[in-house]
Amino acid sequence: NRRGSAFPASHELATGPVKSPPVTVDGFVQEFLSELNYGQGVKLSQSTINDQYLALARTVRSYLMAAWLETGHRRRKNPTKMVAYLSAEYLLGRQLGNALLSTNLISIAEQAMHECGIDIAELRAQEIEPGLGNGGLGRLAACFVDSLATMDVPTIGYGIRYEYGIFRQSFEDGRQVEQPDPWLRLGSPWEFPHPERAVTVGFGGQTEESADEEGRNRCRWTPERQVRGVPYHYMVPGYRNGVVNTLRLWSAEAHEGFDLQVFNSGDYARATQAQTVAENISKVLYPDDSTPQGKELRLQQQYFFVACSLHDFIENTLPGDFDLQNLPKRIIFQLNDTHPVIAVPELMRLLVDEKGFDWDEAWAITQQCFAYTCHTLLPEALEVWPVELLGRLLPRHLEIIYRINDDFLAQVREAFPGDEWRVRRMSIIAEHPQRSVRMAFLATVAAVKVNGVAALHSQLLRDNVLPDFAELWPEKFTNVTNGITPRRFVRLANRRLSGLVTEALGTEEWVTDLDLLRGLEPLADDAAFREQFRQVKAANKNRLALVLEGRDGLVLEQDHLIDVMVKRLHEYKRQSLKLLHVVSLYEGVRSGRLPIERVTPRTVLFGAKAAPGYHLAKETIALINHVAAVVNEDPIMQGRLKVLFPANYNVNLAEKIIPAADLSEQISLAGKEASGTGNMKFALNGALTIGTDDGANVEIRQLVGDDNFFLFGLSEPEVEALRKEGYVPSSYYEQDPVLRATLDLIGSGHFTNGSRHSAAAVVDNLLHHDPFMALADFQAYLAAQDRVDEAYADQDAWSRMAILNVARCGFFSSDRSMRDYLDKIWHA
Ligand code: B1N
Repeated sequence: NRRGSAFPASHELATGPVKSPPVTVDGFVQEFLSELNYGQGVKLSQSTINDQYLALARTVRSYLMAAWLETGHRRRKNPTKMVAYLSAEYLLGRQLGNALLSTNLISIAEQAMHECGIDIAELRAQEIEPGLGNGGLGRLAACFVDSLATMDVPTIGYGIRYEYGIFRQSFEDGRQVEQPDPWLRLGSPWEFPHPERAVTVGFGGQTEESADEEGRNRCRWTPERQVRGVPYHYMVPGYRNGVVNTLRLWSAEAHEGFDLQVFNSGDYARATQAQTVAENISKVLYPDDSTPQGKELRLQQQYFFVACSLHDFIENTLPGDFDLQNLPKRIIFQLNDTHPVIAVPELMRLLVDEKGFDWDEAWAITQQCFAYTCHTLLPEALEVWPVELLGRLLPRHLEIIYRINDDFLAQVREAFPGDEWRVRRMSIIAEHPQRSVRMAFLATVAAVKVNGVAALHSQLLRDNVLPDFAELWPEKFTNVTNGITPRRFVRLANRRLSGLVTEALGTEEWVTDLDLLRGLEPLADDAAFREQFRQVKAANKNRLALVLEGRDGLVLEQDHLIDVMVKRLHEYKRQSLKLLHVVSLYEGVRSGRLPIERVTPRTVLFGAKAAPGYHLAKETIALINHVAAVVNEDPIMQGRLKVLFPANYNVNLAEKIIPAADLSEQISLAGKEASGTGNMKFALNGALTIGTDDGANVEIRQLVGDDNFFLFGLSEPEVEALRKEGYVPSSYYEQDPVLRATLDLIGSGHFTNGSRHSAAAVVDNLLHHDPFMALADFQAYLAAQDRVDEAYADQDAWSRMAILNVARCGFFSSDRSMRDYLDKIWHA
């Protein structure tokens, strides 16, 4: 590759059409037609919607290109400490709208398309979102890189370019069916492959020790097979600031194509076998959320992307003569949960085996280069890798982990002499039920800082998950409460509210300075503003109605209270508790306990995917669909209760649902949801929260005030006390006639065509196990829903509360999260 100053400076950039806004409609039309004719190779009259979408995408991205070049140039000229965000997931959502927003081209593009006789909405609908994540953790990574670009922080996002993202969900007889997500099939105008920057990654094989020139013992790893990692670059535009950062996602390819001799002999399957094995590494996203599966291919994915990323940063991003002694001055690798933690022994291997550093020097460097974010509290969710597996796949890394552990345990023995029980508790290597590597411990030992994702979570992380480590290194532990990007989740998703807010505040600055929303507080008492606010909500409900009709054939009752629970399906999140509420209303009306006039007209909207192997979660989905089918049809409800469950909840649907919601369901068992981020999105879009004292709900409630939040349920200490005392779910069933009638109606087969069996998995689990104490919180939940009904009856009071939620939640901007990481952890 020829690079540098050997080219004429006068020809550095094209001077042709100006590629940065402001732009005219006519200019945009010309660019678009040019992409269509000479890029896509069709005339307008012959073009398909996909042709038009691709041409529009390329037109818009070309306006980001100068800023991308300029950002890279500026960063190379004046190198500072960079942030490398290492994440196995990025749940990006559609790109076109965000690119139009950040370039300020929304209205010009709309007019330009109109002049071409094209409905831009139709083109936007053509885009398949890159679903390269499961849920909150992947979406958080996408919000963070958005904020870092908007704040002009030098960042590289590193991850995996899965060929298939999170599965597409459909329902057959109410049961979840998974289909692959071939998101690249219609073209991928947002990515830039760089095969010339490919990296080689090894797996398997042996290690051996030998003396180097100076007679020191050096270890050599001879991998058994090699894979090529090809980077694909994605633009991460800042909001109207001329900054475009890079997201670098790795795709796995065969190291040496296929075997031509074997192919010529006619054995095609064997000839391409090695290729298939290599490509499988980035083939598909593992669809488990919160609970890892411990599959070999997943460890391969983790090592693959981390090895590519470290190599890329050290060999291709740092200048050629860089002294790696200074590495911590130039980089911080932020570990998004334990998925990339194998980067720790990989950096040690690079420094010691390949660069010739002494172990202690290398460890001193490594210890300053990583920081670790934990996203969970569930003990079963902490990743461990069997030593047998890790040693087979990455023999050198296992040796390095053993040595890190030996040195670390020596440190523990020194700090706590004679406390062998503690040494065993803290060992990176677990002995039972099988010898395995505890990745969270490895991360904690290596990291400069360890953080949880909400105040309560960080506290519980210190007290319950890593107490020995917090005792040894109290200053290592910190909190950074999660946030969400206001660009996508307010400005783009809720154009109407954004317009109202901008008009009210007299400025659009709130988009990058969300604390300015405070200025709305006095308007909560302004009747005219409240009326406008309600009109926004009504219009958003109307838009959602059109989406659900077109996408799912569902009818949304626009005059209902829209009560939403959208998130991955998990027992701890307690979709079953929400379902019990629905059935209790229906049962109440059927049995005459509840007069129909007392039922607030309400639509309960669910959205949730279940991990394909999570049996109980899939049974819960089926049961929700069965209840919906019966309740929606039964004339006894007089249309006052409806349950809708559109399939395949994703970022795009979230952008339509959240602005239309009145009530946000955040009802996890206290102490189980690390943070939640949907909770923040709803509050910022003017929905009220019914929720437990869990995750970031705690901070939302503190900020909006008790009067503007429907709190219910056991607190985390109460949960612990109840568990100690011995939790007996059936005792709630026996003592509460409403709960009994509700569970009995489900158990009777009323919703499952008379089949008791079909409802049994969910009902029996609640009655006899109920590990997340849904029955214990049932009564309190229903009482809180009564308070919701009462509040909703006074529309003016409700609007006031909703406006105060918007005004007081500026804290939950991911810009603030990034400032916290910068101040507390990165010092970049
Ligand atoms: O991370 C989010 C939090 O807001 C949620 O509370 C938390 O549940 C979520 C293994 C995970 N924790 N752990 C995961 C995802 C995929 C996987 O394979 C674990 N996701 C969370 C953002 O902090």
